[in-house]
Amino acid sequence: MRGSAARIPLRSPKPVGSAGLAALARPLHRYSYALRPSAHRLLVVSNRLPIVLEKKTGGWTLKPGSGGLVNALAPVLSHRGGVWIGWPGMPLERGGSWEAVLDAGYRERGYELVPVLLSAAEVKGFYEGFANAILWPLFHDLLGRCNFQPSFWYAYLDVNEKFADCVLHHSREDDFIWVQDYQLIHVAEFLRRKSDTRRIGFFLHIPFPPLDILLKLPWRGQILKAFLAYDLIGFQTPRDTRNFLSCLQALLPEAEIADGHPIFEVHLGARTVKVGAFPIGIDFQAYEETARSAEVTRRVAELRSRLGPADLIVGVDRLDYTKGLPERLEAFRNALQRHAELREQVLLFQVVVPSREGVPEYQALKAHIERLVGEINGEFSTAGWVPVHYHYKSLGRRDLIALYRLARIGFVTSIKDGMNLVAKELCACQVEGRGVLVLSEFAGAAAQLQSGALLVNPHDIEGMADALKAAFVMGEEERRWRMDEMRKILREQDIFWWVDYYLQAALGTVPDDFRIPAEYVPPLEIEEYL
Ligand code: GDG
Repeated sequence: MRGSAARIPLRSPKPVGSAGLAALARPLHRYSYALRPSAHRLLVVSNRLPIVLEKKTGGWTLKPGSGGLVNALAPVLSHRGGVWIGWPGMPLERGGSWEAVLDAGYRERGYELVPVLLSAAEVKGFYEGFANAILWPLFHDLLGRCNFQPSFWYAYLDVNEKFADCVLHHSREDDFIWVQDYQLIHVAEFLRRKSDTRRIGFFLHIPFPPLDILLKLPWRGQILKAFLAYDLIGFQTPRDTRNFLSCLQALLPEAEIADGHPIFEVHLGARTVKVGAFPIGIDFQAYEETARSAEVTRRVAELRSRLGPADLIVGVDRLDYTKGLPERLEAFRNALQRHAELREQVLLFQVVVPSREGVPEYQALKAHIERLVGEINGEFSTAGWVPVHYHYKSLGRRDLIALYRLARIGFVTSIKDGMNLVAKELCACQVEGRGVLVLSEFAGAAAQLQSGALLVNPHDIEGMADALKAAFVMGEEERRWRMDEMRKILREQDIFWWVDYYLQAALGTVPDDFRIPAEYVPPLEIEEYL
């Protein structure tokens, strides 16, 4: 048995927090740009609208969507007014009764919802094809999962042009247009063909790949150039910013790059494009308050009494091959094999949220996960102890928060991840401050959380197993300072900080004392720590 490459950072805790912007107390009032109604009207463009439409027997109903982006931008739009443009997520015809429901939703929320309708063929070629079978795997370095069908490219261009036409139709000259994520990279380029004067920003929620990977994309030149039609390009981490700038340097040497820390400027002909890392945050205060609420406290106690005394290792993920789920299960099995003292003392509580269920690759991943769960439980279960509790469903928000609070170890093993909000939410809900976060080095969150998390390589099964053991035996004092470190950063750099920082960079000036975390680069030396 050997302790392998996984390594607990031993350097002394060093806050990497920001100053200035984050110094004041209460989120919704401490931000200068995000909530200034007199500033430019905000027009958000994302693949999906921030709502879920459902057809019931009595007609259509409208529910708020979920997820970080909706939680971040919805209050900002409600306060300032604005427009959100996106696909409603299902095939719909113009003139249907759903339109009145959407309009009423607008009045209720204080901003306008504008649907972009997509045909079944467009959803197949653009969404399932170019976005999810090309850009998603490629940008996560998973070349072998790409299907470079030429027809997907044309569908992607058509749909991006459709979005651009819709934006043009619903925007005014002085709006700030903020396009979200990889499905819509070409929107600004199409818009500029029709109106060159709009202020347009972009934020990429997923990683940006290194040069060698981007080069595999048959449309690499078009995609790279399409980014340069924006005025500000935001990435999650310094890693993604570096990858993007080195692709530019190699493929478009005529682009001049100036480092105006923390924002870079790219000069190309008459255009200046700002580029920077803007790590997305969570509504820390809301998670923390809910975690402390009487209702969640009751659920924590119920869950504890149902699960018995074993310490909980918690994993929560959308079903996706980027999340490293088989690797996580293999690491847990390895930990039970090599560290027998963990048996009956811990259990892995794994929630997998159904996603892309119609896609054969996802069905195969689900089958693989379920086979591993069966094998581990078959091999190690004893009377009164089942090592893996596997739940293939979505939890209600309060149950999720109770689980986060109860976690003794949070286990995030992404092969690659733009950020990973689960890691952040779990820390926000650790109100007792006794849990340990075991986090993939390749999740964007590693940059901000490097001083508190146990960082692991998701390809190193023994290393992850050893990190679980190290987390299990870690003394309370160390657990507390590590968790405190992470919570301090997450409290400061929350979702409102993110919106504000982005809008300041786009429309104003980022203060001199503003700092974002340094890139996390795994150390070379291998440390035996067990
Ligand atoms: C993309 C990027 C980036 C999960 N299970 C339940 C549930 N969730 C919620 C979590 C969290 C969200 O889903 C998942 O966010 P992630 O960040 O982990 O992952 P992606 O969906 O892949 O998001 C990612 C993100 O965009 C934001 O920029 O961080 O890297 O891939 O908020 O809470 N919510 C509920 N029940 C569940 O069972 N209610």
